[in-house]
Amino acid sequence: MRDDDSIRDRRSFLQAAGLLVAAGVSDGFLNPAWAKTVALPFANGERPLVAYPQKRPLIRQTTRPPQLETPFAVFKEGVLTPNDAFFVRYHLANVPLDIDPASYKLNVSGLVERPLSLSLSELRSEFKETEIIAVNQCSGNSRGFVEPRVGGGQLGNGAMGNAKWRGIPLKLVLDKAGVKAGAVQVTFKGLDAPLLPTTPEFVKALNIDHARDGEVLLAYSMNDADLPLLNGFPLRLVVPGYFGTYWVKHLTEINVIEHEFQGFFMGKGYRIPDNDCGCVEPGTAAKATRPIGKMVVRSFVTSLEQGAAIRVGQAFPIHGIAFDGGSGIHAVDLSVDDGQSWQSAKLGRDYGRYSFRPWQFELKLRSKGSHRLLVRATANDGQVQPLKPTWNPSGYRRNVIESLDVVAI
Ligand SMILES: Nc1nc2c(c(=O)[nH]1)N[C@H]1C(S)=C(S)[C@@H](COP(=O)(O)O)O[C@H]1N2
Ligand SMILES: [Mo]
Repeated sequence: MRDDDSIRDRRSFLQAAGLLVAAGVSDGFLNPAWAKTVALPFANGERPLVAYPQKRPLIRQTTRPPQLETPFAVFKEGVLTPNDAFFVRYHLANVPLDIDPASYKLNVSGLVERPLSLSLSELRSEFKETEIIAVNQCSGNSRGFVEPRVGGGQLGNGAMGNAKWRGIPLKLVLDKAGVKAGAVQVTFKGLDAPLLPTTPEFVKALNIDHARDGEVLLAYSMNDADLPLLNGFPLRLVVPGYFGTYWVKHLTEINVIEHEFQGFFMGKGYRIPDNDCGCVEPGTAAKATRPIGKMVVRSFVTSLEQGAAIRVGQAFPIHGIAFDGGSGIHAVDLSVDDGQSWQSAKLGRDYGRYSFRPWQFELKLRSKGSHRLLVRATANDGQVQPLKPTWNPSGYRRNVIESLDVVAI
């Protein structure tokens, strides 16, 4: 990192951190009576819209820790989600506010020949950087729609975003450290620490082969800017195709281990039923579970809101996005007869197999009145969105075919 970069980083970071403190993030963000609210379309869906530092007003899910959801209308602005609109998810109440990028260190230890302690400038200058466009989606995105309802953040569809991430392949750093024979997993820890000693730390793990696949990134840049404070400044893990839970923010400790890591957020949390659908009969528990992994295929209309009115008999252009866990999007189809027949949408530019894939469709409704529009994506690996939602106790991986009611006038 050049000096002027680090000065700029430090200044913008301190400003953001100061604003977070001023805003009362550490003792409960106030919710003045004049604050705008939005209603997510399920019971008890009312949420305030609150602007945090470096963020435009976002849907506030929780205060401590801050959890902010992207208003869905943002996804029609473009295929990349702007940094100031990108969702925010934390597990531990104290967001790290005293990060000094000049003294920040990424430590690599455990089963390696040469433990490393890298500054940000060493990381940037000693390794070859690379870039990838990839979707970061929370495992619990859309949980608020799950029926029967389950505990956890009652999210709409905005706990996802697509960004251009730039950084250093994790593989290069692991190679420099020299992974020893017998390595099984690599663990990742950020600077956020629990308030109470009984609260588990947020530590995630990847299998050694995954960690060395060349695609997992140590990212310092998002959409050509420094990572926003709340999205992991100054460094985060980017795990293309995998749910956001692995994308550890404020990454500071990498540990190579010779066993399968069983810390709370791998051994207990973020697990799904260990079967093909990752699902069970509603209301039941799974006999066996496994850590959640790759994202499943989804698609959304972004250009229309529920209840939108369009002219009968005329072709009306509609737009949307689709994505999966990295096989790429093969097709997007729409139906206006409850899934009896489907028509193909036209896929837009391909920004890479981990990105949102834009699509467009000319919708023509032949009779006046209300119509239900269904949108279904098929991935290159053959996965298709299900017509009926699957269920699991944590409300993870929702990917049912979305529907939108439109009125032909
Ligand atoms: N340090 C740290 N990293 C973290 C988390 C966290 O609580 N602490 N939450 C994870 C989860 S569950 C998600 S969905 C993503 C969200 O990334 P974002 O906040 O940048 O949108 O961050 C991941 N990385
Ligand atoms: Mo998440």
